Amino acid sequence: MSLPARVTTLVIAFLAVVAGVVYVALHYIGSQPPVVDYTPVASNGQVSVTLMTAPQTTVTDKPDWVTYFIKDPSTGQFVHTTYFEVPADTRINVTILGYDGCTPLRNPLWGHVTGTIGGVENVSIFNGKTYSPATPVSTFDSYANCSVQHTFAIPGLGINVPVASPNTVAENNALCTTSPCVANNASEALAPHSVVTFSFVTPKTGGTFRWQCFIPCGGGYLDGNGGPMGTPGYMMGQMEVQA
Ligand SMILES: [Cu+2]
Repeated sequence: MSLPARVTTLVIAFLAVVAGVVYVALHYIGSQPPVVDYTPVASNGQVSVTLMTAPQTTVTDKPDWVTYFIKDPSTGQFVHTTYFEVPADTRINVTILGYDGCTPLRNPLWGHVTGTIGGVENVSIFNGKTYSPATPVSTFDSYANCSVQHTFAIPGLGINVPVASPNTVAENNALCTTSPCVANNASEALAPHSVVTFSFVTPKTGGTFRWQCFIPCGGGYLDGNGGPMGTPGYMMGQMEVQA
Protein backbone atom coordinates (compact mmCIF):
# COMPACT_ATOMS: atom_id res chain seq x y z
CA MET A 1 0.00 0.00 0.00
CA SER A 2 1.37 3.42 -0.94
CA LEU A 3 1.97 6.03 1.73
CA PRO A 4 -0.93 8.28 0.64
CA ALA A 5 -3.27 5.26 0.66
CA ARG A 6 -2.13 4.29 4.17
CA VAL A 7 -2.57 7.85 5.41
CA THR A 8 -6.04 8.02 3.87
CA THR A 9 -7.03 4.68 5.42
CA LEU A 10 -5.76 5.80 8.82
CA VAL A 11 -7.61 9.11 8.64
CA ILE A 12 -10.87 7.42 7.61
CA ALA A 13 -10.55 4.86 10.41
CA PHE A 14 -9.82 7.64 12.90
CA LEU A 15 -12.84 9.67 11.78
CA ALA A 16 -15.06 6.58 12.05
CA VAL A 17 -14.00 6.09 15.68
CA VAL A 18 -14.57 9.80 16.43
CA ALA A 19 -18.05 9.62 14.88
CA GLY A 20 -18.84 6.57 17.01
CA VAL A 21 -17.73 8.30 20.22
CA VAL A 22 -19.73 11.44 19.39
CA TYR A 23 -22.82 9.35 18.65
CA VAL A 24 -22.56 7.45 21.95
CA ALA A 25 -21.97 10.69 23.89
CA LEU A 26 -24.95 12.50 22.37
CA HIS A 27 -27.34 9.57 22.12
CA TYR A 28 -26.79 7.85 25.46
CA ILE A 29 -25.16 10.34 27.79
CA GLY A 30 -25.77 13.91 26.74
CA SER A 31 -29.25 13.76 25.26
CA GLN A 32 -31.77 15.77 27.23
CA PRO A 33 -35.50 15.65 26.56
CA PRO A 34 -37.12 18.88 25.32
CA VAL A 35 -38.38 21.36 27.94
CA VAL A 36 -42.07 22.32 27.77
CA ASP A 37 -42.27 25.97 28.76
CA TYR A 38 -45.34 27.00 30.76
CA THR A 39 -44.01 30.41 31.80
CA PRO A 40 -45.66 32.34 28.90
CA VAL A 41 -49.14 31.04 29.78
CA ALA A 42 -49.04 31.80 33.52
CA SER A 43 -51.41 34.55 34.61
CA ASN A 44 -52.69 35.96 37.91
CA GLY A 45 -50.12 33.91 39.81
CA GLN A 46 -51.35 30.58 38.43
CA VAL A 47 -50.66 28.20 35.57
CA SER A 48 -52.18 24.88 34.50
CA VAL A 49 -49.83 22.00 33.70
CA THR A 50 -51.07 18.79 32.06
CA LEU A 51 -49.21 15.48 32.15
CA MET A 52 -50.12 12.04 30.86
CA THR A 53 -48.98 8.58 31.86
CA ALA A 54 -49.04 5.77 29.30
CA PRO A 55 -48.54 2.00 29.42
CA GLN A 56 -46.10 2.17 26.50
CA THR A 57 -44.01 4.61 24.48
CA THR A 58 -44.87 3.80 20.89
CA VAL A 59 -43.34 7.11 19.69
CA THR A 60 -39.76 6.09 20.64
CA ASP A 61 -37.41 3.15 20.12
CA LYS A 62 -38.48 1.86 23.57
CA PRO A 63 -42.09 0.97 22.71
CA ASP A 64 -42.57 -1.31 25.74
CA TRP A 65 -41.46 1.23 28.36
CA VAL A 66 -44.03 3.00 30.54
CA THR A 67 -43.75 6.77 30.34
CA TYR A 68 -44.99 10.26 31.05
CA PHE A 69 -45.88 12.86 28.40
CA ILE A 70 -46.30 16.63 28.90
CA LYS A 71 -48.82 18.77 27.03
CA ASP A 72 -47.28 21.71 25.20
CA PRO A 73 -49.56 24.69 25.99
CA SER A 74 -48.62 26.44 22.74
CA THR A 75 -49.60 23.54 20.44
CA GLY A 76 -51.94 21.41 22.56
CA GLN A 77 -49.86 18.36 21.60
CA PHE A 78 -48.46 15.85 24.10
CA VAL A 79 -44.66 15.87 23.89
CA HIS A 80 -42.57 12.88 24.89
CA THR A 81 -40.64 14.52 27.73
CA THR A 82 -40.59 14.93 31.51
CA TYR A 83 -38.94 18.37 31.54
CA PHE A 84 -41.05 21.47 32.09
CA GLU A 85 -40.56 25.06 33.14
CA VAL A 86 -42.82 27.15 35.37
CA PRO A 87 -42.52 30.56 37.07
CA ALA A 88 -41.44 31.01 40.71
CA ASP A 89 -43.96 31.81 43.48
CA THR A 90 -46.83 30.57 41.33
CA ARG A 91 -49.71 28.19 41.98
CA ILE A 92 -49.28 25.20 39.67
CA ASN A 93 -52.61 23.49 38.90
CA VAL A 94 -51.64 20.03 37.70
CA THR A 95 -53.82 17.58 35.77
CA ILE A 96 -52.50 14.07 35.21
CA LEU A 97 -54.34 11.89 32.70
CA GLY A 98 -53.40 8.46 34.02
CA TYR A 99 -53.74 5.94 31.19
CA ASP A 100 -51.71 3.13 32.79
CA GLY A 101 -52.96 0.25 34.94
CA CYS A 102 -52.29 -0.37 38.63
CA THR A 103 -49.01 -1.53 40.22
CA PRO A 104 -48.52 -1.79 44.01
CA LEU A 105 -46.18 0.71 45.68
CA ARG A 106 -42.99 -0.82 47.10
CA ASN A 107 -43.38 1.32 50.24
CA PRO A 108 -46.84 2.24 51.61
CA LEU A 109 -45.40 5.63 52.67
CA TRP A 110 -45.62 6.69 49.02
CA GLY A 111 -49.38 6.12 49.18
CA HIS A 112 -49.74 9.39 51.13
CA VAL A 113 -50.41 12.61 49.26
CA THR A 114 -48.00 15.25 50.56
CA GLY A 115 -47.02 18.80 49.67
CA THR A 116 -50.19 19.69 47.73
CA ILE A 117 -52.63 22.44 48.67
CA GLY A 118 -55.07 20.84 51.12
CA GLY A 119 -52.96 17.68 51.28
CA VAL A 120 -55.13 15.95 48.68
CA GLU A 121 -55.46 15.06 45.04
CA ASN A 122 -58.85 14.96 43.33
CA VAL A 123 -59.56 11.69 41.54
CA SER A 124 -62.05 10.86 38.82
CA ILE A 125 -61.97 7.52 36.99
CA PHE A 126 -63.14 7.15 33.39
CA ASN A 127 -64.25 3.54 32.95
CA GLY A 128 -64.52 3.72 29.17
CA LYS A 129 -68.01 5.26 29.24
CA THR A 130 -68.47 7.65 32.15
CA TYR A 131 -66.42 9.62 34.68
CA SER A 132 -66.83 9.02 38.39
CA PRO A 133 -67.33 12.26 40.37
CA ALA A 134 -64.01 13.93 41.28
CA THR A 135 -63.25 12.98 44.89
CA PRO A 136 -60.47 14.31 47.16
CA VAL A 137 -58.11 11.54 48.29
CA SER A 138 -55.25 11.86 50.81
CA THR A 139 -54.09 8.20 51.17
CA PHE A 140 -54.05 5.16 48.89
CA ASP A 141 -53.62 1.54 49.97
CA SER A 142 -52.19 0.11 46.77
CA TYR A 143 -52.04 -3.42 48.23
CA ALA A 144 -55.67 -3.53 49.36
CA ASN A 145 -56.95 -2.04 46.10
CA CYS A 146 -55.91 -1.70 42.49
CA SER A 147 -55.62 2.06 42.90
CA VAL A 148 -52.18 3.50 42.02
CA GLN A 149 -50.21 3.36 38.75
CA HIS A 150 -47.21 5.71 39.14
CA THR A 151 -46.25 8.57 41.43
CA PHE A 152 -45.41 12.20 40.72
CA ALA A 153 -42.93 13.19 43.40
CA ILE A 154 -40.68 16.24 43.80
CA PRO A 155 -38.62 15.22 46.86
CA GLY A 156 -36.91 18.64 47.07
CA LEU A 157 -40.29 20.28 47.70
CA GLY A 158 -41.83 17.51 49.84
CA ILE A 159 -44.37 16.74 47.13
CA ASN A 160 -45.63 13.19 46.65
CA VAL A 161 -48.68 12.40 44.56
CA PRO A 162 -49.63 8.76 43.97
CA VAL A 163 -51.29 8.77 40.53
CA ALA A 164 -54.66 7.02 40.84
CA SER A 165 -55.35 4.22 38.36
CA PRO A 166 -58.34 2.52 36.79
CA ASN A 167 -59.60 0.11 39.47
CA THR A 168 -61.18 -2.96 37.89
CA VAL A 169 -59.74 -5.93 36.02
CA ALA A 170 -61.91 -5.10 33.00
CA GLU A 171 -60.61 -1.52 32.92
CA ASN A 172 -57.00 -2.65 33.38
CA ASN A 173 -57.42 -5.07 30.45
CA ALA A 174 -58.69 -2.30 28.15
CA LEU A 175 -55.88 0.25 28.50
CA CYS A 176 -54.70 2.46 25.66
CA THR A 177 -52.24 0.70 23.34
CA THR A 178 -50.79 3.61 21.32
CA SER A 179 -49.14 6.54 23.07
CA PRO A 180 -49.74 9.35 23.65
CA CYS A 181 -53.35 8.36 24.32
CA VAL A 182 -54.96 11.40 22.76
CA ALA A 183 -57.92 12.66 20.85
CA ASN A 184 -56.34 12.28 17.41
CA ASN A 185 -57.00 8.62 18.03
CA ALA A 186 -60.47 8.62 19.56
CA SER A 187 -60.47 4.99 20.68
CA GLU A 188 -57.20 5.55 22.58
CA ALA A 189 -58.40 8.74 24.28
CA LEU A 190 -61.51 6.87 25.40
CA ALA A 191 -59.54 4.03 27.00
CA PRO A 192 -60.05 3.71 30.78
CA HIS A 193 -57.97 6.26 32.68
CA SER A 194 -57.82 8.41 35.77
CA VAL A 195 -58.03 12.18 35.89
CA VAL A 196 -55.94 13.39 38.84
CA THR A 197 -55.80 17.07 39.77
CA PHE A 198 -53.86 18.84 42.52
CA SER A 199 -52.13 22.15 43.14
CA PHE A 200 -48.94 23.34 44.75
CA VAL A 201 -46.98 26.59 44.93
CA THR A 202 -43.50 26.92 43.46
CA PRO A 203 -40.71 28.39 45.63
CA LYS A 204 -40.04 32.14 45.59
CA THR A 205 -36.54 31.55 44.29
CA GLY A 206 -35.76 29.74 41.08
CA GLY A 207 -34.02 26.43 40.70
CA THR A 208 -34.08 23.04 39.11
CA PHE A 209 -36.10 20.38 40.91
CA ARG A 210 -35.84 16.74 40.00
CA TRP A 211 -39.08 14.81 39.98
CA GLN A 212 -39.73 11.13 39.53
CA CYS A 213 -41.97 8.13 39.90
CA PHE A 214 -41.31 5.97 42.96
CA ILE A 215 -43.11 2.85 41.74
CA PRO A 216 -40.44 0.50 40.49
CA CYS A 217 -42.23 0.35 37.14
CA GLY A 218 -39.27 -0.63 34.97
CA GLY A 219 -40.66 -4.03 34.06
CA GLY A 220 -37.95 -6.50 33.02
CA TYR A 221 -35.17 -4.63 34.86
CA LEU A 222 -33.53 -5.49 38.19
CA ASP A 223 -36.01 -4.70 40.98
CA GLY A 224 -37.98 -2.72 38.39
CA ASN A 225 -35.63 0.22 38.85
CA GLY A 226 -33.89 0.28 35.46
CA GLY A 227 -35.11 1.28 32.03
CA PRO A 228 -37.81 3.96 32.23
CA MET A 229 -37.20 4.54 35.96
CA GLY A 230 -33.65 5.77 35.34
CA THR A 231 -34.05 7.48 31.98
CA PRO A 232 -34.90 11.18 31.65
CA GLY A 233 -38.06 11.61 29.57
CA TYR A 234 -39.85 8.50 30.91
CA MET A 235 -40.31 8.17 34.69
CA MET A 236 -37.98 10.90 35.90
CA GLY A 237 -37.54 14.51 34.90
CA GLN A 238 -37.00 18.09 35.95
CA MET A 239 -39.15 21.04 36.91
CA GLU A 240 -37.29 24.22 36.15
CA VAL A 241 -38.52 27.13 38.27
CA GLN A 242 -37.88 30.51 36.67
CA ALA A 243 -37.39 33.36 39.17
CU1 LIG B 1 -43.79 4.75 37.28
